[in-house]
Amino acid sequence: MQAALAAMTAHTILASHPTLSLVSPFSSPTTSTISTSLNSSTSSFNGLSFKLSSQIQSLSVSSSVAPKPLTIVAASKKAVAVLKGTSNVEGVVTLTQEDDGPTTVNVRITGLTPGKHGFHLHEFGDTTNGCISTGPHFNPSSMTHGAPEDEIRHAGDLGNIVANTDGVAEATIIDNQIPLSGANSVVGRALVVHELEDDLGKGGHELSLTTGNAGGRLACGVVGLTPL
Ligand SMILES: [Cu+2]
Ligand SMILES: [Zn+2]
Repeated sequence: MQAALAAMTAHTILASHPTLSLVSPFSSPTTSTISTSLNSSTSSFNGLSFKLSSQIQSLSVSSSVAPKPLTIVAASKKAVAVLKGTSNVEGVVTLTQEDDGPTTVNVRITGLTPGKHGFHLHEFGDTTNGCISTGPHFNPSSMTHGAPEDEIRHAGDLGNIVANTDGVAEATIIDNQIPLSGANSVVGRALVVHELEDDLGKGGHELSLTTGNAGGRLACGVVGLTPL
């Protein structure tokens, strides 16, 4: 539980890239430690290249060691979901992630009633029975439903999107719990937009802590990889 909580990070809308928090695990390495580790295992450091490069940038100002030629593997990933349903609600959602950073979700959905609509990443990329077969909210840490900024939340809890008077909802969501690779990858799962507002776990309804009482599933789409 503690580990799971420690792994949780804040969900933000339009936040700046959290470079500083990624650097913190390397708060006090010496220059020699870093250059040694890079020399000895450059080829196996792909997964950490982002963090190390950030640290080296900050160290290079005060260091007399010549910069090492680094091969930074740009591990950018991009995915897309095309949302369809039984009504005229439809949309396209793109997800992009740089290295192990947060995922940026760009949403444009049309055909909605004006106002808030729950928007979630559901567990399965299965639409054989429409959006119902996408299962519950993606929840790898066995939490209860919450707001995207809550510590206690499903990974798939992306809150609400808001449709304007034309029924169009556009949003940019930046979130740390929906990566495009790794153990908790959301590729192959599904995005769902709901009929009603998600109460973010705080509505006191019997469904608040599982679904946010967001009502029916208007449209959904499987998250699949796409070229950058
Ligand atoms: Cu949902
Ligand atoms: Zn949820």
